[in-house]
Amino acid sequence: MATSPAQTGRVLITTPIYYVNDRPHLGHAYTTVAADFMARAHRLLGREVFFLTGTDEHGEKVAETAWSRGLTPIEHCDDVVAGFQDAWQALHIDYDRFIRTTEEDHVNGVTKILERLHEAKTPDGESVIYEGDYKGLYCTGCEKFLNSRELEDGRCPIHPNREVREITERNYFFRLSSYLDTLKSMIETDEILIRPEIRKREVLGLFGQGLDDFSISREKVEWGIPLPFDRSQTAYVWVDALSNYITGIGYGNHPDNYRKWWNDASVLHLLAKDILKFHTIFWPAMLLAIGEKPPDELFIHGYLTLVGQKMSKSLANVIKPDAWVPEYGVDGARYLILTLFRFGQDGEIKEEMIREKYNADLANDFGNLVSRASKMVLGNFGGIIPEADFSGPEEKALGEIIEQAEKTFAEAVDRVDPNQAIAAALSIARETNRYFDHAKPWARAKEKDLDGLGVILGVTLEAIAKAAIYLFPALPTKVPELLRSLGLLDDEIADRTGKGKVVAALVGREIQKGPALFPRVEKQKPKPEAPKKETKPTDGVISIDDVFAVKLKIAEVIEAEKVEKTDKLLQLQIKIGEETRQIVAGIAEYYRPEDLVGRMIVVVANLKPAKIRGIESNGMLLAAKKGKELRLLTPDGEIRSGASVG
Ligand code: ME8
Repeated sequence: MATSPAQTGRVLITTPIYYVNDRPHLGHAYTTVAADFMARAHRLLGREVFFLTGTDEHGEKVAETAWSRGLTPIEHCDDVVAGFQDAWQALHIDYDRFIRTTEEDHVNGVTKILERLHEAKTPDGESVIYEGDYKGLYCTGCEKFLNSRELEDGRCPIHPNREVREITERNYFFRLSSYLDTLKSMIETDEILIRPEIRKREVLGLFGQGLDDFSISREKVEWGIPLPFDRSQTAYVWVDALSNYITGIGYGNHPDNYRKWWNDASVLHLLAKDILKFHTIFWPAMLLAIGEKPPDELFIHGYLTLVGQKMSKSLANVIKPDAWVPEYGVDGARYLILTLFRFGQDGEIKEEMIREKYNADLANDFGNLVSRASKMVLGNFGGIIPEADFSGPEEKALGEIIEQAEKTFAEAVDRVDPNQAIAAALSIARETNRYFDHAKPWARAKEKDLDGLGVILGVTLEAIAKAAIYLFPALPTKVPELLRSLGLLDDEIADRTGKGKVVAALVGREIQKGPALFPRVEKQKPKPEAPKKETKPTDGVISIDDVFAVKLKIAEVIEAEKVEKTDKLLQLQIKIGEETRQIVAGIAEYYRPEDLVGRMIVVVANLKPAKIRGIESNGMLLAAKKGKELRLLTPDGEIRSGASVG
């Protein structure tokens, strides 16, 4: 059996590192918020936690996207990474490290892993890495390997007149075959624990279908980490990316830290089923080959879908990661992400369901109870919280329910079940509601039975504080706000668990009046007089207003020169009508500066100026690009510069 966080008291929690050729969306937020919940929940249970997330920045696709934006790869990465970091900040993600695969310590770590792999022998004494031929379908137009899904009628869709040839590239291979038996048995016996069970079965099924040795390097990809034993090749992006889980905690750079968080902790990887094979087979095999322990546990969750399809940029059906924050608040958005679906199963996002869930759970069950009890303390006790006396039969019963809920919470966290953990925390609020209604504090108030009323309110508020503590991993901004409103001081609630010293009684604290914790969200009435404007396309379709927002103009290139110290960038002076402007474009590989002077091109004229390599760029030219081919868009015939396009 794998070691659990309960045994080690220490846990490393990871998310996949996300590709930078995609802007962050709610799918990425799903794993990241769940990981953040798990990290906070383990801290609450008294465990030491390291929470690692980040971005996967190497590979051909990233470099291509960058050049097509007129940026260098690292400039493009910096830009997209900032988007991920902003999104995580907006959702109050409290990671311990955000790792980027372009960071120096990661590159060092991967280099060491590659060296270890190169020296390593399999249990049968063969070398783990061997040279071999990578066979694939290659388009000479694009100068890259295409997979069968990218072909149309067996031809490259961009270069249908060229033959797609099967060619062979010299690569280094990882001898996966030598580790398959060991891995299979480790998964069967839960030494590598794969949850949920259905995914474990799926992985075990892969062993039956034949798993080939995999290539760990590429000959033609420049934007990557060079192999230390053959610098003409770069590490295959997956070898580079998976390694983050150990370089991110110090492998190759800080051995003590690494041992602490890998060997002396329980390691939990969270991911969706799209990348199951890499994580459950390739990654543990690589670790075994370099003499390191495989991860203890992998939890593989489902997909968020929109209209039945996995949310992803390529399908253009994305919701922004923090899209729900303006309406439901940070905590509301996190709560919805965490509770709408069972972690592990796919879930279809529906607008109506979101509002109902928020109103039912947070506004009614929790927020309302807090407000009712607080108001009565303010009205009858001058805001001073009475003692919580749990000795009466009803109170005792409630106390036992709370204890049970605390156990249920811990068990759910240990089986990576955020929904059930949150349900357990919320059940404290629900049961307290029941107790409160049953005890009828308003009748006691009317009878002026302040002793009886004091017991009900003291017990209710103490129970609310308990619910709040266990809701903290889901609601990290509202819970401190609530505890503060119950008269607790910042230093009593400020630690990362949210637990602080709250368990010290609330008696005698003074309630602070404040706004509703979770105000109800009402259905927005459609405004018939408002002009129809599709501002948030979720299906890749834009409105005519969006089209007109982009001002395309014909421009004439009047000067062109290469940008120093780059191979890809040209600095152009262009004339749009009477106006002269400077733009920087990533086209140096395709056009010589002297061939551009005098040419008419199409530019986006109302783009916000940007600095590229320190040079101001005031617009963007339009070009068609696929693979290694790029052509500028030019007017078909004579037309004056400054003419509008559209
Ligand atoms: O695969 N529903 O990066 P990636 C749920 N760089 N989760 C989703 C989702 C959806 N619709 N869309 C994305 C990569 N995710 C590699 C990983 S790790 C060493 C390298 C989440 O940007 C989910 O966690 O494509 C999924 O596994 C991950 O994003 C894929 O992120």
